[in-house]
Amino acid sequence: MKLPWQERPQNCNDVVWRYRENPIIKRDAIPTSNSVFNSAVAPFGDGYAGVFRCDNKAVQMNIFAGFSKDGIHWDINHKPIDFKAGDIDNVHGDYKYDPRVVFIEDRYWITWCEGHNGPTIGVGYTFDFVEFFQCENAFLPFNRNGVLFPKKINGKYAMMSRPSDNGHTPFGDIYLSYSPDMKYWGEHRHMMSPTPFKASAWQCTKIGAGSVPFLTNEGWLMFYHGVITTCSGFRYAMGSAILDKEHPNIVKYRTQPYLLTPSELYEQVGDVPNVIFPCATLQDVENDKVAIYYGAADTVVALAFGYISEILTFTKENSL
Ligand code: BMA
Repeated sequence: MKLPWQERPQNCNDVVWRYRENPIIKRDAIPTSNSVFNSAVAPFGDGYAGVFRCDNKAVQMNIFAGFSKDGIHWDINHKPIDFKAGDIDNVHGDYKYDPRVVFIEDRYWITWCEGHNGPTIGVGYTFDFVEFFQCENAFLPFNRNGVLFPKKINGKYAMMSRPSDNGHTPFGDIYLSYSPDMKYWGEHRHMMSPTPFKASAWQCTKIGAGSVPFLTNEGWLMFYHGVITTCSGFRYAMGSAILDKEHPNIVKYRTQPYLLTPSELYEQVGDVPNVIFPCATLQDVENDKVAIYYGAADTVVALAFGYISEILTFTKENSL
């Protein structure tokens, strides 16, 4: 298994840089798709598997499994995931979008935004990316951006989420919740708020957890999105946060400047202009490399890279 990777371009001083051939997944990647974006990937077998948000040409939102040998070229199933009832009763929602994927103990868990009289956090699992099982929703509506930690913390599953409203939420903090069984969630703890305009305006309207956190020698490293309200609407950029290893609701450091903001055409132009929405990473901690997957302009999937140690240093030295 080889991590997708390109070295930093010579004329670039940024801590995170883009894949030159972006976007890696185009809007018409499958015959029925209007757009493919905000999608998640994970190591699987001798390559990678993923769960992709594909809105169809009726603009119905659903999630699809896909496979790749190199993490860059993806074969996405033409049919959406057909969830069976899990070991707990399942609930069928009106739509599914913005999936995250994480391997915990014996299976891959998937979380996404599930339509249940408004958006909330859907939960499911698979062992093989062929058969999928859906469980109870984690929270009441309205909520978005449910992101699990890759291992239990103090004996419990841990999930970040962002309570919201039924529309294009103009607010939002990240919370952390715990569960003994992936069904009942509690011990809700506040984690991170949007920033005061003066301190860091790119993340002053709302924020949401992005990629599944991974452990470093400084704590959990996570990429998140932050939003500013401009005169032409929301603009979504990406930052990083370092969370305490034992109590990840404690945010040790968090970037004041963004790491990526919409500045390439495929990020600035699309169904929703000016959106960078990170949903996953692949990392090779030993070799200090991370590949970050993000949705661009609610239309395509793009990839960026960085050295983990540089991102940690940058996050610490440029923290709020
Ligand atoms: C959020 C979600 C995301 C989307 C973003 C920008 O509320 O709907 O799926 O990428 O808005 O449109």
